[in-house]
Amino acid sequence: MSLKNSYLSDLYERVVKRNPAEPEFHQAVYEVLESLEPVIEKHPEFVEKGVMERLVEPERIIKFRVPWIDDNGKVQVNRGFRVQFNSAIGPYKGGLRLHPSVYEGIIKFLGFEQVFKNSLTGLPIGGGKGGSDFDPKGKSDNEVMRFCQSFMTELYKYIGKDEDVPAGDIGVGGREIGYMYGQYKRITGLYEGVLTGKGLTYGGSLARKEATGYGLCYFADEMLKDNGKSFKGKTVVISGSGNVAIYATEKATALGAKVVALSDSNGYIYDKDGVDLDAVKQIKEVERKRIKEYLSYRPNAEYHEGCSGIWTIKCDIALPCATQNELDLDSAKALVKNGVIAVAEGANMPSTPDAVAYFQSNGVLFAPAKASNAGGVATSALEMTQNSERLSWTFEEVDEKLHDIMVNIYHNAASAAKEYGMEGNLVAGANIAGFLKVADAMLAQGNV
Ligand code: NDP
Ligand code: 2IT
Repeated sequence: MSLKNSYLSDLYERVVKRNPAEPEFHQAVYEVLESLEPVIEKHPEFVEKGVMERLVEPERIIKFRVPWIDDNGKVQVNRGFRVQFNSAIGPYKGGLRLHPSVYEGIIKFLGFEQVFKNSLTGLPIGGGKGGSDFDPKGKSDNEVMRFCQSFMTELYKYIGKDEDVPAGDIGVGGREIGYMYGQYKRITGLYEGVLTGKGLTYGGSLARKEATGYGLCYFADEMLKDNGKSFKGKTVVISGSGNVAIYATEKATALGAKVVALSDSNGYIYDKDGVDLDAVKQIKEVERKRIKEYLSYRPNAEYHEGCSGIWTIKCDIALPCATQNELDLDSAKALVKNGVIAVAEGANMPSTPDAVAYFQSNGVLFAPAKASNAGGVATSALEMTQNSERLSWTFEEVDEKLHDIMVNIYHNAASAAKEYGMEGNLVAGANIAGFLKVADAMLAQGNV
């Protein structure tokens, strides 16, 4: 890979050298730098003042041991991370991921993406991300609680309602946020909005749980409308069956589409009559079981082992909502061959760079994650606002604000792309629009 602009190309090489063996981070940085080529030509001050160098270097990386005792009384040790990437426009904000694949490079890529995403929301939040290589699968509730308490016993030193506000991501939902919140409160004695995605009885916001999936559909809907299309009557394939996938299914269905497939890391289900979402919620949210169980609710549905086969199902709209690099070039080719008209990313960086290029060069409407999945963090910021004013808004109020935010993000990304001569390229538009606000704030605040 090489960038046309020699300054950016050198900068990228330095990032690779300085962060060895972190391919996901390199991938995320490359995409942003590529989009910013026309921007730094127009604004040489960003180079002169070192904005670009600062942008690719996290302000702080915290890395710590997380010891906890399993149900057999044995000490287990995991590794915890928090990457505080950029605080130019607000306190660090971003989720915590619990998954065995977590290492510093994953958290850095996610933290980097979060900087631009949070800027796009229009709300005052900087970028950060954290997590651990702890695997919640197969752990008892008590084990999860002991892990979360140990994790927070170290993390609490570095976070606060005006400093750094974590939330959920893969493997972290309401249960984990509750355990972490309880431990934070116990150690610090502070009842403050230090985490978002909290339960509704202790400071959570209505519609936060639904926000990422709903927001994804609001964004996709606006993109479709702007191109004379809609969700109505469309067949949709969604990967994953976690928080984002479930609420994307709910909203896509409400908008008149039929969702025919969902997956987890073992395999995918295909239900030609449309997915029974109550069954999925029962399996995933209540019983924490595998998607394969779906067949016991709907015996006429199909189950297939492996995750990538889901992209061979014929559909009009694809919403990858599981994890990074889950949709590669072969999958993109299969989708295009089957006539896909739009792809909107719910997960972070789910499409590989060659898959994105393939969609774009084949006329598929493509919504990049940092724009289309920003509804979760945007609603987290709304939760922070409600916590600060010690009030809670109604579901409708939050949902309406979320809708407006997603529509705005779409139009901001679309117009930034147009302004810089790349009309229709929402990848470039989102990167540019997200960058400009952060870069401007960095310039104004001096060389910090
Ligand atoms: P959940 O933990 O609720 O669900 C994750 C889903 O993705 C599960 O179905 C899981 O399957 C699947 N999955 C995870 N890792 C892999 C893998 N390596 N290969 C295949 N499938 C995998 O997480 P969320 O729904 O919250 O997050 C999904 C994506 O959305 C992530 O990329 C996250 O960063 C992103 N996101 C989440 C936001 C939020 O508010 N929660 C906001 C914005 C983005 P299994 O159970 O088998 O692991
Ligand atoms: O990737 C993401 O934007 C999230 N996991 C949500 C972060 C948040 O702070 O709500």
